Formats: sequence, C-alpha cells, structure tokens
Amino acid sequence: MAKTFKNFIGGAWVAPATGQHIENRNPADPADLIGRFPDSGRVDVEAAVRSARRGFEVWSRTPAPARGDVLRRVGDLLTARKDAIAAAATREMGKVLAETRGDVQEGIDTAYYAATEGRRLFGHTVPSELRSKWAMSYRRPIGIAGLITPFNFPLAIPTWKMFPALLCGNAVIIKPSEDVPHTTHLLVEILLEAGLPPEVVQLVHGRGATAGKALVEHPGVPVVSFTGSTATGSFIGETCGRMHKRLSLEMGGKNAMIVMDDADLDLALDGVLWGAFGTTGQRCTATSRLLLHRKVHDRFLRRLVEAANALRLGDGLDGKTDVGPLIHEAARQKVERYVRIGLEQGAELLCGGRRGTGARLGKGWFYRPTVFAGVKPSHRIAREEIFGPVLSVIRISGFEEAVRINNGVRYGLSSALYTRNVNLAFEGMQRLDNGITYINAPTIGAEAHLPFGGVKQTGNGHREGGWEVYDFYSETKVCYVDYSGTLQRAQIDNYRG
Ligand code: UN1
Repeated sequence: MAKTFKNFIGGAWVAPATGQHIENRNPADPADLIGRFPDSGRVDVEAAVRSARRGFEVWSRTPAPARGDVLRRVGDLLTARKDAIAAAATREMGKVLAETRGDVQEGIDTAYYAATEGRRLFGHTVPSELRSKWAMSYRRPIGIAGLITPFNFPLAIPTWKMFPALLCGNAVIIKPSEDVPHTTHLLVEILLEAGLPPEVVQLVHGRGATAGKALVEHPGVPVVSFTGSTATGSFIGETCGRMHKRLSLEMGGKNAMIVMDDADLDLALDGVLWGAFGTTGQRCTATSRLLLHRKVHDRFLRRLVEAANALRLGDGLDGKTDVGPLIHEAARQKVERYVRIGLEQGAELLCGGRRGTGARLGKGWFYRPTVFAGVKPSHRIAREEIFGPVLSVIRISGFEEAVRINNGVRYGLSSALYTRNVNLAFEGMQRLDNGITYINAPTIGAEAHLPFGGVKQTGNGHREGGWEVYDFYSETKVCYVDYSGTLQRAQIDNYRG
C-alpha cells in the first residue's frame, strides 16, 4: 500500500482540506505507485498564507547572516543525502541518475551560494549632494513569496526560488508540479531539519489550475515566481499585473546550436547529443534546433543519426540507460503530434519518430531520440517548443543566416555556437538574441551562481540564480540622514545659480 503524503502548513504535516489526492507514478513503469499526494484547494492555500504571515514576522527580523547559516546546513544535508534524493527524483521524474545527481548538486551549489550571500546582501552608500548628509540603500524582505515549480528539475528549480527568497527574509509557499511532489517533500524535510522556523515554509501540493491559481490570486502573496509553459505564464502575468504583484517568469525555449564549417565536429557531436537528448529533451534549455553549415552538413548528420540510434532507452535508475522516459502519456502524445506535423510539413525523418516498445520499454512513456533533416525555419517543428527528444536540423550557408534563424523565433533562452574562429565567437556572443550563449558547449548546463533566464517570450526580464535573483526577492529601501542641524533642500540649496 503506497503512502499518503501531506502538505506542510501551519508548522505541521496536514491532510488537504479537500480530502482529495493525486497519484504519483513512475514514468518508466506506471505500475510503480510512489504515493498519493494532496490535491489541495483554495482553503489549503488560505491556511498556508495565514501561517506564512506569522513565519514572516520571525524570519524577516532574523539577521541575514543567521538566515544564511540555516541555508549552509541545508547544503550540508543535501550533500549527505544526494544519492537518496537523486534516486527518489529519478523514480518520479524519469531522467537518468547522473542527471538527477546533477540536479541535486545544483541545489547544493544554490544553498552554499545563498549562505555566503547572507554576509553580503549589499546595499549602496553614496555621497549626498548636500553637506553633512548621509545617503544609502539597503535590502528589505518583501513578504510571502508564492513559488510554482515544474517537473523537469525536481530539486534544483525549487531551490533556485526558495533559497534566495528565504535568504532575503521572505516566507515561502511552494506548489511543486504534481508530477514530482516527492522530491519537494524531501527538500522541505531538510529545511526543517536545518533549523528553519516551521512557519517560514509552507508546502502545498496540488494542480496548477486549483492550488497554483489560488496561490497566484491570493492578495497576501505579493511575490510570485513561476517556471513552466509560456501559455500558463501569460495567465499568471495577467493576474499579477492586475494585482500589482512582483512576478518572475521562466518559460519556453527553442534553443539552437550553430555548427560552423570550421568547428571541431567531434566536440559538436558530443554537444548536440547531450543538448538535445539529455533529460529526454525536457529542459527549457534543450537543443531543439541544429543549424548545420552546408559544408559539414551531410557528414555531420550521418554521424549524428548513427549516434542517436545507439542511445539506450530505459529506466533512469539503470546505470546502462542513456535516455529515460517522458514525464507522462500526455507529454508523449504532444511529441507524437509534433512528429506528425513535421512529416506533414515536409521534413525528413532520419531516426526515431516512434515509441519505445518491448517488454521493458512498452510499460513506460518512452520515445526514441528523433532527428528531422530538411527542416525550414518556417516549419512548426523549428518554431514551437516540443519539450521532448526531437531535434530539427536546418541547413545554413553562413553565419549571417544562422544569426537570422536563431533570432527569428519568439523565444530567447540559450544558444550555442561551435567555431574555432575567435572573431566569429565574439560576434555570436553579441548578436545571438538570447539570455545565455555558449561557445563550443551545448545549450544546456547553466551554472547556479550566474544569472539564468531568457529574452523575448522566454521570460519577463527577471533572472534566476546568480546575484540578480537577490534583487527580485528583496525591496530596495533608501535612507537619508541629515546631520547638519539645518533644513537643507535637495535640488535647491546646493544649486543656487
Ligand atoms: C530548465 O530547463 O528549466 O542550464 C532549467 C540547464 C540547467 C537548468 C535548466 N542548469 O540546462
């Protein structure tokens, strides 16, 4: 009998007010029931907000270095439990263990970075324009942060949002994806064990359309951070705009790798396999377009197809597996729909294009690594996010065309340029319209201590990770101290002319 899990609200593990639960199953073998998790509603969110208000009172007055110390202990506990959390994440999400271990490591890096930020969290001290007057800014906590996270990085993305929000002195309410609730459950256990005052964190499981929506719409939640689809992001953006909430959106991608005729082709081949088929293509940074210079096109493509065909599909817990399943049946149907669209629009299917079959693969949501050649920049498979193991190859005749095609989509997360020409590399860094550009490395693999995010419809101008996210989760306050003992009027007494 699988376990029934609870929410963490009001400093205790509690059943949802709805009395409803959602089954969490292993995508490699849906007969494996991991547990039942709360299908929470508005009443649960309201209880979480009431409790988080009390948590905020305590936590916002805790010195930032002491908040950082809690996050350092969180980093230590994540390190000690890295393998156990990775195994739990693979079981519910599907990607291979090497990748879920990397996912946990990203959380560890984020924790230690946050810990050091507790002793920094700089404001500015600047000269006043008047005599005997002091002027400075500092960072204040905002209040309760509502965090909604996706399935593809079950550990890392919750930490990207929770740790900086907490370090800045906010209370947090997290609503993880209903596809990967167990990993967040384990993370919240660690936060509590590390000494976070219980009401500072609330875990509300459930669906986006109910629990997520209630969180976004609650007037007591002034900060919202969401990672997921551009369609859902638009809806959240409308609500937050109307309610004057601070909002960070991290959404879709259609990331291109450009391989020039002078590229190291062995390196580019390793890069594209990892970028396109790692995490079964379910990263917002996944390489989904390959722009191949015509002089290397045929040669490179032959090797790519051979290597893609050789990738081993299977359960992510099996050490021999290269590519795990998709997250659920609906995700696989979406991939199948796009493969049909690719064929209908005249692209040439070179490999994959079908489900995994047989005794082992037939059980789960497996789909073979798929490569389309002869793709035109106008084709839908070259413009729309598929979120699966499908790579669209476009032949290019030079760098200008590559820049035009890379920039010609609605998304702008990451891009990759393979070349040995240093001038072209710098041209690319400047002209590729993305939040992140890699030279001679694939489109995935951003590091936790650098700002992460994209331009155009990938985001709304904010960044996660790195130093920039601390601006998002804090309010800048300015203080002036006039110690002259006289009324000094800014803009007037210092400019008498
Ligand atoms: C995502 O796919 O939503 O750069 C995040 C990367 C990872 C994070 C991806 N560090 O691919």
